[in-house]
Amino acid sequence: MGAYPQTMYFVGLNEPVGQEVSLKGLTVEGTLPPEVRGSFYRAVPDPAFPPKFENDHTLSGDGMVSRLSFNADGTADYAIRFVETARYLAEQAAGEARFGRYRNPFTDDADMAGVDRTVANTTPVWHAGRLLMTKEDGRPYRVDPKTLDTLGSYDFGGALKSETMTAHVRIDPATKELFFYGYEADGLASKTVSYCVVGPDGALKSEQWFDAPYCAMMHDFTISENYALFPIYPTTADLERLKAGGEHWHHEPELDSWLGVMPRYGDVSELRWFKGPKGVHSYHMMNAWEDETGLLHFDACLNSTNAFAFIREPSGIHIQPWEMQGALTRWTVDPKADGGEVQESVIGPPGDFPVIPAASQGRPYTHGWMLTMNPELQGPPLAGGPVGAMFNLLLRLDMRGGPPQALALPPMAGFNEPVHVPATDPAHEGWLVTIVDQQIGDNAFLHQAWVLDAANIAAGPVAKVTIPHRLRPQVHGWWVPQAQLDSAA
Ligand code: V55
Ligand code: FE
Repeated sequence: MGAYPQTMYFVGLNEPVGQEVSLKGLTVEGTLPPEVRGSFYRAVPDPAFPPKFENDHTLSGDGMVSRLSFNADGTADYAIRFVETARYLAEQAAGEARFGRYRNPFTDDADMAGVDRTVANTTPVWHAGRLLMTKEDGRPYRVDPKTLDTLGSYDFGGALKSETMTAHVRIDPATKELFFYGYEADGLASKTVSYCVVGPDGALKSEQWFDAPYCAMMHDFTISENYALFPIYPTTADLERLKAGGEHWHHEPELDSWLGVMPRYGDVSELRWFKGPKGVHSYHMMNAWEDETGLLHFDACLNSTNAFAFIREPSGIHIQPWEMQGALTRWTVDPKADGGEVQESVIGPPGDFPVIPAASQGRPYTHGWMLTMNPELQGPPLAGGPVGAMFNLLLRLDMRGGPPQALALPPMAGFNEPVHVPATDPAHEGWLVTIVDQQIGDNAFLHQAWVLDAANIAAGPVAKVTIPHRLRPQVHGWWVPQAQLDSAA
């Protein structure tokens, strides 16, 4: 068995850990707000075996599901386990990697043909009492929220036809419906997109398919009170390239971006396409909402190109990370118009991992949080994650135009994406929980969960839990209040 490549995707904070642990009764320092009772689930890619190809990267890592629970007695428990996907089990049986390049089954061992190769490594999604570990290239795996046991691939009780489900879903705060889509819904590099609505009881109520303008990496989408919005950015797949053993994605700077808009309970024939600028890309959207005049606003962490070097480089885009331009960017359209162009305005800083309260989903909103790089940092950032550097500044943005609030980390420290925990009093903005990684020596790290007052992040954590185990960077997380865990049990 070979060793892990000594590239940035496998060293330092990104070094594979591969251990399943369960740690109980961890000390919570400070004052834990009573509302922070429940579990913070995280998706963590961690390759169980050295990859078949040296140039492999973070997004191929086997999904681990992690749970940090805040207990009634004021302590915390931490656990992490592999999601036992068909791929994980096949590789465990062989004692080595059997699957090849990221999203290219033509590079797998021949006898793995037909084995589900998704890795469930992107977002833990909680809906209707079920916890799903998602990855945009396949169907999710359901896991037990308490034991983290893998319960198997999940297809909504046999109802789902799409071969894929996104890792970025949206839940309407009023109806509790789950909205999602899947791209490459009927096969590799296809333009077919599925659009699904799931009732508050977890039953798949509707699945429709439409064609995107081209096969794009559709990582996230949004809903508003009345519309579903599908952004298309020109990071594209090509079947011939895959057959030749190439990369799944190339970024194409000369191609247009698009925003597809349809009534969210409408028919896909009502989809209208609005053209955006060429060559831009966004992984995550903060929100979408309708104003009193009926205009539709779509707020995304937009970049001038794809943020991942392992996508840019094979595309022939050779720029340094700091040459990338980005901003929280609003695209405004008239959803009643028959297409046209988006109206673009800059509404915030560069960065990613936007967070809003679940209650603001799809509605006019007053504030949100996101991560960015501190331009005033006096020292190196923490190396890690798929981009190579961890974000080190947490921002609270006032969407009505007030000044932002910030919480900065020292050099060699980074934030993972926070989750928002609502407060009981609607006048209180609630709490954020986030894992903070700090490098404290040669290949030595301090990992802590910080609990922050969402309205006053600049004050620093009100409570902290040190996790005495090596952690890798998470992709996304999800907060599940204890009452929901109890009623699902
Ligand atoms: C992303 C993450 C993925 C993926 C595609 O962060 C895009 C963006 C963790 O897996 O497969
Ligand atoms: Fe994401």
